[in-house]
Amino acid sequence: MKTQKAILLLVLLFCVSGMTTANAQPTSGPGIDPNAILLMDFENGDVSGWTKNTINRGEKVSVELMDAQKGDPVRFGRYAVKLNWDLTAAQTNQTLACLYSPPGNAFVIPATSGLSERRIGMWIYASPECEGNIWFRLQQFTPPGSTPGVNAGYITVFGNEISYSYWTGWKYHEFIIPSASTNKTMGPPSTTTPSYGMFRLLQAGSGTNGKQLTKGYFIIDNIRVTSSTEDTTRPTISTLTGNGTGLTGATFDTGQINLSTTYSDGTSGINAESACFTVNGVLYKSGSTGFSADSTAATLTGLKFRNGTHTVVSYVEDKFGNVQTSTATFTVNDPNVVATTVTLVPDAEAHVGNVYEMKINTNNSQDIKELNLVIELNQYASIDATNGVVFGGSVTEGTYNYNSTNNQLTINLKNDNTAAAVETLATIKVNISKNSNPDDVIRCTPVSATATYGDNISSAFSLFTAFSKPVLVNIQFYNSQTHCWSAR
Ligand SMILES: [Ca+2]
Ligand SMILES: [Ca+2]
Repeated sequence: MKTQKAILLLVLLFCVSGMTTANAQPTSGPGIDPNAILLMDFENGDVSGWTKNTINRGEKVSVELMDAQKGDPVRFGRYAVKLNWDLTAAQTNQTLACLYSPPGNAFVIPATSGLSERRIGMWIYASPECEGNIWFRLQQFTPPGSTPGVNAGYITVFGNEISYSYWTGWKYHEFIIPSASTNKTMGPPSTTTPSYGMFRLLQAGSGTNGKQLTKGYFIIDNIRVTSSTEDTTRPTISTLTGNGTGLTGATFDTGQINLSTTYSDGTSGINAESACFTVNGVLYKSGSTGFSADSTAATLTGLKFRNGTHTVVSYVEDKFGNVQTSTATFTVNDPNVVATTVTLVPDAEAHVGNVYEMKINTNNSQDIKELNLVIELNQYASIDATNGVVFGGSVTEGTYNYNSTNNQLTINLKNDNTAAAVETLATIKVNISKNSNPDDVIRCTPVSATATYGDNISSAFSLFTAFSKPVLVNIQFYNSQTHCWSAR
């Protein structure tokens, strides 16, 4: 169950980062405050000027740059900031504090008059350990860049603080600026002290009432100040179906399943470009074969699923960037399906000084996308570096390597499963040493074998059982009656 959750989280992360690295958050449109000011998006790729501090009760803090190009979770553009908190060595039954601030000149929230309410909004990704353990508060300083305890006025106790309850994945959260302070010029402090910082992550009554002395992080992107209501509501995914049937828990007697999902958003509207599916962890989005989407629905056709259990995630964003997902697990049990097999078929006999062939055959090359094989031979065998493995006509990418130290042959191939069916995906050409004796044997042992099938499921399988072949010597005999030479 834990593994499934972790896989799902990875799938979602992949989907989110895959969809958003090229995107920016919209700055206008329905449900988007036209007067919003973007304070920080981290796109300068530099968090070296951030300061951090603690109340010195054993807390540990650090600040990191997140980079989408390295696979890190980032909501918009390439970069975001990560605030790490670590309470594992902290005191119990205390108020613990982890504090962080951007440089004092990072931004200015200008004073305004006549606005009854202003908010600071930001995209927050909370690690699972934040839930139940961290109280997320904000502070702003006036004038911006002033020094706490010296010349700074500070504004604290923002409305809508996050107190111990969290969500999974990215969410846009708004902190309401206290009404008495909406007309003040605000910004970060010059530095973070044990008492003051823009971000204040607290744990009150540490280690009591279920609160854990653990460690986790928040990732923050696109910090904005707004003065009217934004679209903070996630879209709704109404249906997720296969061949018109609700997908969750369904059992299909065919592997040919067309996926469909419908969705809507009442405020800013659906961003049709964001819609995507993941099928057993593989992303299908705009541009993928068989995928199409508009502002109300997305479909994915042409997939063939093998018998077994499969997981599909439908993902969509509204035009503000709020994310919704729907996950379904279903079963395919087609009684007519013949299981796809991959086997190693060796020549019947091995002869000294000859090439001994072993074929990698399949009963259904149209269900094979990838093979990764490792086979161990022994000292009487060798594999030529250039022509030692010959690949079948439907193989689009085939590589191999023979390690003469451990006598292991590694074969990796990618097969076009839409091409005409073939029986042989690869032929291994083993050279038998000319120095072999009649008592020698060629030994062949399976090490590992995994296949990726037409539905993108990868699994290990048994390619063959270990075998030995005696090395035969070719001796020519002269038949004096027929005047012919023959081999025995
Ligand atoms: Ca960013
Ligand atoms: Ca919405």
